[in-house]
Amino acid sequence: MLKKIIGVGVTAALALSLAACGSQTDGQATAASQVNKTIIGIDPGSGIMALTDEAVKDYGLKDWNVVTASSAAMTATLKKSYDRKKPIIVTGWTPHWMFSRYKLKFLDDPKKTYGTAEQIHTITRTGFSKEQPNAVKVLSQFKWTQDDMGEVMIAVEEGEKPAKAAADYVKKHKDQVAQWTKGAHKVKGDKINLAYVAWDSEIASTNVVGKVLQDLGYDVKLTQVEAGPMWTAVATGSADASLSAWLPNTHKAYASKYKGKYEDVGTSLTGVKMGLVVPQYMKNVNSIEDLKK
Ligand code: PBE
Repeated sequence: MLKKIIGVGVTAALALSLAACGSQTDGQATAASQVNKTIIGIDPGSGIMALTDEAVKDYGLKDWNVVTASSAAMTATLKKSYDRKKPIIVTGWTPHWMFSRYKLKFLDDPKKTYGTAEQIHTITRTGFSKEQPNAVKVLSQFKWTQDDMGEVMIAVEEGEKPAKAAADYVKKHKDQVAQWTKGAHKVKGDKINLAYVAWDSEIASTNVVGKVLQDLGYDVKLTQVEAGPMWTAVATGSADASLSAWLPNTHKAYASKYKGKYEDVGTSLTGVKMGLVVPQYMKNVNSIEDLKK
């Protein structure tokens, strides 16, 4: 490409390069310069941040800056840019309400840094299945779809309190709740402590399962922590269970660190996805590889 341009003389080369820039619908610049080589991330302990650091290496994104924030700060920044049609790159995942609220796209990940098949798993401390098989029955039978989770997530995003959104869901989906609780009996105030991280997806699942267990008579405590402490809590036994384990890729570092110190009792959601996400109006970028331009 460069050689060809040299061959056609300065004026023509200029015209050519201007034409090339002009063909990028949203401005003259590359995606890299439009976003100032910045990716808006979330909480530092999340798997997606570790994977984004790997992506920066795998794709040779030298000088790029991955901003540490929180799930809520990331969506606030996304909203600000989206409302003004400004370029932005965020770390994103499905299920998430942002895909129904905004027109977004995942950047292709040809090197598969963000993994392929991923699921949300339910983990418990070791020994919990023996002590409380009734609770673990419910935890392992809890399975839903991205649309189901979306119902709760969107209600929360629209301002509903998570506990209320979860209670509404449980009321509306009696058949599903009957499947989750099949073979489980009522208890009288048995204690269960569920650790979760303040990711929109996990706020939804943890509140729903918490409500189902409460209706069975459990004394349920929901403990919000960061990702690292969530895994530590389950591994050391200070929490009984968590619905926030993304495996096999997202939380691979935690899973291997605590191997043998937790039990994987089931998969609640399959086909989840993670990666770098941009608004669809950013026409000049479709793959993480395009960020090198
Ligand atoms: N997430 C949502 C988490 C798992 C759930 C993708 C932000 C993470 O990256 O660890």
